[in-house]
Amino acid sequence: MKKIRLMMAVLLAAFSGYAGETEEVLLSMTFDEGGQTVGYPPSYPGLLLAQTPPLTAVTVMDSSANKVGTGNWVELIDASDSDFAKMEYNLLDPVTLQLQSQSVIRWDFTFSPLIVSGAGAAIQAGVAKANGNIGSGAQRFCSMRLYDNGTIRFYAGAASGGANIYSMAIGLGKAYKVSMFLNDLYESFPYVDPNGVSAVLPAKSVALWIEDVSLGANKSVYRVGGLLAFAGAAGSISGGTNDLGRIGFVSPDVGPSFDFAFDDIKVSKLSRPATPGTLSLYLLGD
Ligand SMILES: [Ca+2]
Ligand SMILES: [Ca+2]
Repeated sequence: MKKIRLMMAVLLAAFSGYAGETEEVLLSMTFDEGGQTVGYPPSYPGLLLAQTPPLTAVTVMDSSANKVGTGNWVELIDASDSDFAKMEYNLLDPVTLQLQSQSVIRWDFTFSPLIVSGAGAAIQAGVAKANGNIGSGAQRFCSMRLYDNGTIRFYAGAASGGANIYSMAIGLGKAYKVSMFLNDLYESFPYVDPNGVSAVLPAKSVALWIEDVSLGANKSVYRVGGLLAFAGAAGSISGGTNDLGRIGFVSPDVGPSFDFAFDDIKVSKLSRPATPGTLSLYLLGD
């Protein structure tokens, strides 16, 4: 008699609840790191600068006049009608210092307008591919435009630098903390917003936050809080994935004058946590 043995076993089916994305810091510039010298441009392997002092300059400043963070900060000025200044960072592998690009990132920075003059062009605080040109509307995925006249706009969309989807006034000498979340995937991505609340980035989209900030005594704080702009439509980031490789700031090669303070520039890679669950099925027979 033939004996048949069938044994089925579900050995493990363990699932845990969603615990939020994980963050890996790819870039952190407080301008207090080693290698930064007050009165000189900042230093970092992935940094690309353009400046021609004194009309255009990117300069590490000491803590005595820091309105936007702690310790040193950086001042970007552009008083030229024909030249520009830029401070852009390629994202690098922390070990090999080779270029790296990501599909989902969070970009944080603080800024403050130090002069407010006439209406005109704007500094682009934008995101592009590695070695892309943030000054080119066709190459950046989105940007916050920092105008010299006390306003900002947020542009997102695929064509020519996108469409203006948000505008607000900014105050002279006041400080703002910005968080941009970018999703270059063809699928939505859950993330935890700056208030600690679960949120979702649709496929190919960007979310912009300007948070409450508390910078201590004698420092101006502008209270906004909450989600200011959200580009939920597909196409905010152009085709392909893994294309987020550069962030930075660039002023225009026209006038009028700009003078902005920046500090605490940070880029983090966002990843879904590994799913700690497996399902195994065994069939044994003879
Ligand atoms: Ca600092
Ligand atoms: Ca200029």
